[in-house]
Amino acid sequence: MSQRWATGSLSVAFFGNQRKESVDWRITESVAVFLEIARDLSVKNRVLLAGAIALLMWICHYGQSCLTSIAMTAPTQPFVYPHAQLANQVDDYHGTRVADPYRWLEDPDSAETRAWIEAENKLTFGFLEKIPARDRLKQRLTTLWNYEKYGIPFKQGERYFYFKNDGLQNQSVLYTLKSLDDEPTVLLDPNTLSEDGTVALSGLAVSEDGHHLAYGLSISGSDWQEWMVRDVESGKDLGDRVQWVKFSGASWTHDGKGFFYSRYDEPQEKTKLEQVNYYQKLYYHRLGTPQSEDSMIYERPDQKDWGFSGDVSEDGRFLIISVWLGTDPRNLVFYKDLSVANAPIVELINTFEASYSFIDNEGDRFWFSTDLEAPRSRVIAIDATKPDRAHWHEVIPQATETLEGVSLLNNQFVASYLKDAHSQVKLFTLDGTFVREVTFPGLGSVGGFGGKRHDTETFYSFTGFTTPATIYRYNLVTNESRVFREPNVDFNPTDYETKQIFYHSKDGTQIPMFIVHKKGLVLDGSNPTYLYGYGGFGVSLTPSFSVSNLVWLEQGGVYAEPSLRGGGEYGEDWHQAGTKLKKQNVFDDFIAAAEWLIENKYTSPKKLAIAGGSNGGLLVGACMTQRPDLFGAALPAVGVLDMLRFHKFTIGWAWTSEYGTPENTDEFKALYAYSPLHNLKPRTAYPATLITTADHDDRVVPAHSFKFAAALQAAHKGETPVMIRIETKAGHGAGKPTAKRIEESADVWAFLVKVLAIAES
Ligand code: X97
Repeated sequence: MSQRWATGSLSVAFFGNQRKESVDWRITESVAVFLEIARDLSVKNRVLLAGAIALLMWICHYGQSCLTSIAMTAPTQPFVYPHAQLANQVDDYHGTRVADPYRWLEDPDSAETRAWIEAENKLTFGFLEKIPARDRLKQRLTTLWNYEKYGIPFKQGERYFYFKNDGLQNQSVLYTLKSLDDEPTVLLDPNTLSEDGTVALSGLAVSEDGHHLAYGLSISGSDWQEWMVRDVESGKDLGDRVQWVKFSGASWTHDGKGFFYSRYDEPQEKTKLEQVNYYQKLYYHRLGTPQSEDSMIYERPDQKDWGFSGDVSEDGRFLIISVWLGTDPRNLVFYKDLSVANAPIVELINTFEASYSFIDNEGDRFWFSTDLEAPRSRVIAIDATKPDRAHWHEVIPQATETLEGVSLLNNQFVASYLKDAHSQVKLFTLDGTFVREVTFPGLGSVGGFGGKRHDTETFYSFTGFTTPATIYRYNLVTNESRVFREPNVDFNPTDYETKQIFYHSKDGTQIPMFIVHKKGLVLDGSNPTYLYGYGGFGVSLTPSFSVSNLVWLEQGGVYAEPSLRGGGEYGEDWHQAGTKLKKQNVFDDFIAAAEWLIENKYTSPKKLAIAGGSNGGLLVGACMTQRPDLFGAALPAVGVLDMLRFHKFTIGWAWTSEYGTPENTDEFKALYAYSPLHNLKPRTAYPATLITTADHDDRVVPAHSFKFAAALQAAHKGETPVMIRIETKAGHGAGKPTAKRIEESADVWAFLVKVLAIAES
């Protein structure tokens, strides 16, 4: 009860239909303030107070005023937060009535919401602009960011392709070249597509012969994509246009005549950023024809939540269709023989029991990596002519490490593992015999190892917290790695140290945590510390370089990143241990990380900031409401914060395999117990908070952040700022232009310099 909202007999006076035993009833913030006061009053005075409140509520409701503004102007509150009207919305969940006073903020286009956004941004930017460190931080970020960044090259037909960013370009440029010693030519420069860098490349596929590039563009950070086709030799676009693509790549047929892709029905223009996405369909687009003539390859009108991802096998013979059910890692696998006219779609794996990721095939023998009976994954072979499970064959058994991805190069499996959240790569022959391990220059994260089955060379990137991504060219025959491109960033990595410690969470589970800081750090509890987490969807947090984080380290800050349950670091069991009714484990792991950092004198609550984005925004929101005393600052970015309504917008329903659904009684109870929006307590001193979101975020609609901000501002009693920064022409994060990234990072660090009272050097 202590973490709960005030309840009690008075609530009956306001809501006559409420049953007393329904102690879970939570009422709007301001009323609860009065309820706390009422506890100390006599019965008679309680009745009088109840009457006064009822009258006030009536005035507020009809007079377009509200109790919130009264709370706002309390003398302890130095910031006057924008007025946010309290609406009468109440919903019934399995007998529990839940108020949703800020429901109106779910409509991003209403005049009221627009006025509120403007007022919030005015307050936030007014506050940020006055922080002296902000300009200096922005300058330092700009200086450090300005280095050449290369993507991992890949080969298709007779050509190589790679991305490069000169340093501060808003979007990286795609280059092509015939030999790696040639001068590269620009194939696609997204910077030419908009003044402010808000048109981003969000997907690409080069045809088998390397002659055509299919590419997807996203505007202002939205998940919606429009695909086009460019002639690689001339650099000119063909007229093709494919719209309403989302959560899809493209895969060419080997005749180069077209590609497979997945799309949704055209949404309504006005609600395209909020409307739910169901009934994805798999299509084939034929070059030179209008999209209206594309062939529909597969749809399931009886399964609104099935999605389809079509990939052509390397030999060109099969279309492999992976059927996905939201973010549930389990999938189905169908295939179609493209070498036979009008071949049927064959259901190879037709129960959602495990994950199956197609690696390659040799004739009818298909290789998959799977977590079937192997939570850390393994490689199996299935003969498509004998598809019964009895004939499945294990090729690479599960290891102690977690298998993350497998490719086939030099006719060998290149298997990429995670060992305590850092990369390990091993080679195996086709019969699963171990060949060797590929060595790297330290503990870090590796990406790449792409290419064709008979390629003898490939490229990979290696990065660590203080190692900017270096690109290597790797010879699979000689086992030789050579630096292909090494970035030159204006800092000295030897000034810093990275360690990985292991701590115990609330239930005793051992959790690893990376800690990075300047050498010579004094453990006196005074160091500003940025504790970053994610903890969900089987996503692993592994070491990687970030200019933004480097600027934090330069200020004397500590960077801490635990591998929370819910992630994929230790396989599917680790993921599942942080889902649905066990989601609280993730928050417990994060809170235990904070406690460990405090106990071990890295920092103290006043100097400790917690940060996370998306599912990590939920993590921050839940932890700050559960332990407001433990943190000096909280930075929930693009977070899922209303756990009772997340499934009602865009692709939110896809997360029910992770969070559960409020439509199920037990899962509702679990969600309601931690939902950040529903667990704010009135008159509580919350950590200084900077909520960040963006107007085109159609992955996690900004309504989550809006409602949480309004409720937090009403509940907060302390003198610290609790603010929201709403970016315009931006989305969930992917494709965000460099200029916006730098500004956001400068604002976040400036906020922390101010609220954690970091001394200016
Ligand atoms: C998503 O919400 C992605 C939504 C669309 N989507 C799926 N399954 C994916 C996909 O529902 O793109 C998928 C991709 C990566 C990781 C997990 C699922 C898919 C799978 C196979 C083939 C095609 C598509 N995601 C989560 C997110 O953004 C986390 C990872 C992707 N969240 C925002 C979760 C809560 C906040």
